[in-house]
Amino acid sequence: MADSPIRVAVLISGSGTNLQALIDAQQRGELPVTIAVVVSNRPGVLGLNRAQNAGIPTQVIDHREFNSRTAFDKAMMIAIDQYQPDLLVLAGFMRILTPEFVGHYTGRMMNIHPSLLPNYPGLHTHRRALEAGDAYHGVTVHFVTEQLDGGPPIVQARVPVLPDDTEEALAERVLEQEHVIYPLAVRWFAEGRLHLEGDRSKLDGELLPPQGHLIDATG
Ligand code: NHR
Ligand code: GAR
Repeated sequence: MADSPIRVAVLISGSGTNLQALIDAQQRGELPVTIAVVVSNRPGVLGLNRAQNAGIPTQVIDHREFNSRTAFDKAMMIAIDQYQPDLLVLAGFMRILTPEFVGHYTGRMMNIHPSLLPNYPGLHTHRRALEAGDAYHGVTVHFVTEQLDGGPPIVQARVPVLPDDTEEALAERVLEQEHVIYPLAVRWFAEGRLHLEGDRSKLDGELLPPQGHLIDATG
């Protein structure tokens, strides 16, 4: 008998292709989790349809209905905790979270950020990599801490920047790798192999390198 699968809450703001990658991996039997709820801060987004099509409960907590980040985060915590998640997965979630929220889920919340952290925390990462003339770009899964996009990396995938790249083409090349590394990181956590220890990530009892486990997709 396998252990009972861990319960995951996925937070989204938009199209939810990373959510779909997790749903697909779960349905293929490659991800021992129950996706207990999908929470969106934006009503009407495609990610909510993806959840509904997979029979996953959804909650919309519209940040525009709250007077402060603290009030919004409090409402999210109340909604999320009804589902008793073991892990929170930020998948294209676009609201900065308060220290109170982060503290409540320390060591059990991860994010996927479309850059090779510590490069380009924050927004518009593909544009910034192109403008800098970088040869490589990529994506990082990391544990969430109070420091925006500054928590310990878990896994990073590197992709080439091509000569005539546009922001859209580069984003698409990165997104393809996102759909590989996010299910992998969630799987490690679900298998009890991945932990946050202080300010580092540990896999199978070993500290991971500062940039996490590296996957090279540069050919
Ligand atoms: N919260 C904390 N405390 N720490 C992190 O590491 C977080 C976080 C919340 C979200 C995702 C992050 C990303 O991967 C994330 C990591 C939103 C913004 C932002 O500026 C920046 C980084 C990330 C997500 N959001 C604007 C805000 O005022 C709103 C932008 C919008 O709605 O389009 O919150 O990139
Ligand atoms: C992904 O590229 C993700 O890394 C990025 O938004 C996209 C969401 O796609 N996340 C952020 O920029 C967080 N600020 P998805 O909704 O299709 O998964």
